[in-house]
Amino acid sequence: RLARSPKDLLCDLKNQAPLRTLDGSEKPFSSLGWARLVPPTALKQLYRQGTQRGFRSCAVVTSAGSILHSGLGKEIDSHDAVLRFNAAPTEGYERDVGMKTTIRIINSQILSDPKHRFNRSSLYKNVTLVAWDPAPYEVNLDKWHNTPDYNLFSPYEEHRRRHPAQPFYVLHPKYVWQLWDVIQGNTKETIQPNPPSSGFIGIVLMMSLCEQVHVYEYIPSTRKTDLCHYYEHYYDAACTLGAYHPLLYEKILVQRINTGPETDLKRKGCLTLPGFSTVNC
Ligand code: NCC
Repeated sequence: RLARSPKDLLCDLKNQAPLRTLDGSEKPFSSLGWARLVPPTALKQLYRQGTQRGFRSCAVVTSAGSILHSGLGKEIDSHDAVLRFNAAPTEGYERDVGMKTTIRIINSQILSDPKHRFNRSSLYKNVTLVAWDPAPYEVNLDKWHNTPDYNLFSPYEEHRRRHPAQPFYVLHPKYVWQLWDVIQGNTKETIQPNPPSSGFIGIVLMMSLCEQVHVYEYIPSTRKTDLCHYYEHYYDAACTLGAYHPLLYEKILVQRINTGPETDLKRKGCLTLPGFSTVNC
């Protein structure tokens, strides 16, 4: 097969995985009243209302330990929107990771495991929330609703009722698997059928909301370390290279569409990616 260009890859991501969240139109969610439960504005439209025309420049901040001592906080906060993951804090780490959070992607463990105090923690307030759960590849929404990996549905319903004004979405499991299909479709090796990491999902999600996306410490800088997260004393190289998620393949793929200079990658662990609105497929 012919080698595929960065443009081909971008177009695969843009066309084969359109951003999709649960909208309550499909069973079983339609019968459960989700059409009225989910936010009235689609995520794709949320930042394009009135005079807003989406974001120009965005930052995706991974939770990798290598961001410690980076001093990237000011640069990160200078972007129009900042996306963070799961329980990654800013408090106490502002110099390295910044303090602005626009969107937070959370996996279903955050909603279901009491240790995260999803209802109470300030991490999940005053931001747009996007949750997801790894449904099996052959997505059957009824089965998934009955046996999610971690139960995100009741906490989601409760949170929507208590905080109806907070934008909070659940990614459609088909979207997650379409992303996986693009990774496998552009990788020679056969990859394990586990969903992409929140990191990959967040990067592509921001590519549909922003004209340009800067990703920090997804591809490790020269600060590369086995420290899993910048906010925890826990060491495991699998956090960076992957065990369950096809992390290594995701990272190789994203590096192929990097338009930033090599020095940004080495010094800052920073990738620059074009937003989908700027790519003509
Ligand atoms: O660790 P996690 O991800 O929350 O990290 C968010 C994203 O940052 C990128 N990352 C992280 C650490 C590192 N050393 N290098 C990196 O590149 C990855 O892209 C990662 O996705 C997840 O993807 O949702 C994950 O969540 C954790 C955990 O559930 C949450 O942190 C909540 O505690 C998973 N860990 C476990 O289940 C034990 C992790 O596998 C993936």
